[in-house]
Amino acid sequence: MLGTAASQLARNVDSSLLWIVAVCVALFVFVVSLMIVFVIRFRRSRVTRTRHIPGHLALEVVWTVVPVVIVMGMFWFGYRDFLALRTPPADSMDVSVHAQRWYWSFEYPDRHVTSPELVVPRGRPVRLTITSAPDEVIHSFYVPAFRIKEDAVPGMETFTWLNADTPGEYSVFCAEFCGDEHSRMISKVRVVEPEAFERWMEEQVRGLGEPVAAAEAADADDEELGGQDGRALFATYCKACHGAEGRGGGPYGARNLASLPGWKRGTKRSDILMTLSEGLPGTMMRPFRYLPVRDRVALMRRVVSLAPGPRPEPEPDDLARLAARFPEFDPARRDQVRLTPQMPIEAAMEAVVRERQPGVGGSGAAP
Ligand code: HEC
Ligand SMILES: [Cu+2]
Repeated sequence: MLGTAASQLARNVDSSLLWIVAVCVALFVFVVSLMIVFVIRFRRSRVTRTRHIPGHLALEVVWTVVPVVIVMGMFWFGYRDFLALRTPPADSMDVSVHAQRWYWSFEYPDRHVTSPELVVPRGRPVRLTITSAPDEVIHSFYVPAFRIKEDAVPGMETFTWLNADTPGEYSVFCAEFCGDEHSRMISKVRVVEPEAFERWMEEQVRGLGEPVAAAEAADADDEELGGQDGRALFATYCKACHGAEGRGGGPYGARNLASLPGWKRGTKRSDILMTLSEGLPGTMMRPFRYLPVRDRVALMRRVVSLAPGPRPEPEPDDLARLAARFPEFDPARRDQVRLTPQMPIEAAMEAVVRERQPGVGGSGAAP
């Protein structure tokens, strides 16, 4: 009746709600019946004068005590579930939920894995820390199947938690109107058996360690350069503004990435990594720094594949600037970053260097 409930807490919330509805229905029936009885019994053709009643102690006690008990009952169920909702068990698994216009991403901090959908093992409590960049707008993380909804407030950390007990796929919505693509800010919670979760996690971790394929690097302008990952990531994170094929035309005047003249930061591979890591200040191009280095490299490749053609080479300075600003690109400092690189850093740096335009030599002047 209330839609799938995939956790005990969700079922508790439902029973509180049903209980409150039941009380309301009972009261409604009681009041309306009395009303009908009184209308008939005390109609004017039968009764013209009523008795003077100065008070009735017993009756007054009853209609004070009974409603108090009922209302306190409602309060008790609500309070019990509210407390539970605000108290993630100490042994919860941590996942960070990032809200951005207009998608969700889920980071497993102790594994340095980021995923566009939330995968959780059945029967294990998961604490969700919800964040949104300081210059974002307010979003709201809403998963009906778990009866949880929590705002993602720019510059603030909020939280909620869930303990899924029914395997399946459940929708995640944004419940705060947040602009053009709000209605498409949808993701999934996938509840799987613990062994399947471990397998999924291992796959993610293995994927993160994969070096960038040398073959790809050699053929830097190949249409396939973006690869499966690059394409999928682009569709998830960039399509809303830049269009599926990067031709622009979306909201906020996002650039046609297939045309090289006039870029604000620049079209070198290192420029694109910089743009992906810190955004373009003053525009709606957001930072994607919480994405693993590997994903940022895959996205950079996808961008490069959109506009085949000569590109200036990254210079050693550019790479040093990138590494100075984002330690995850610096082999020597990578242990200091909370956002530990998910791809061996040497491989990431090497990829940038190796991906120089074959045949375009020399200094690589800025476009
Ligand atoms: C919320 C909308 C939005 C999203 C999502 C978005 N962009 Fe942008 N992007 C912009 C805007 C706006 C600009 C700046 C205007 C312009 O194109 O010069 C921009 C500019 C860029 C530039 C050009 C930088 C330069 O030097 O001028 C690149 C490259 C880029 N985006 C790549 C991406 C990639 C890759 C993604 C996905 C990971 C992405 N964008 C997601 C809106 C967006
Ligand atoms: Cu939103």
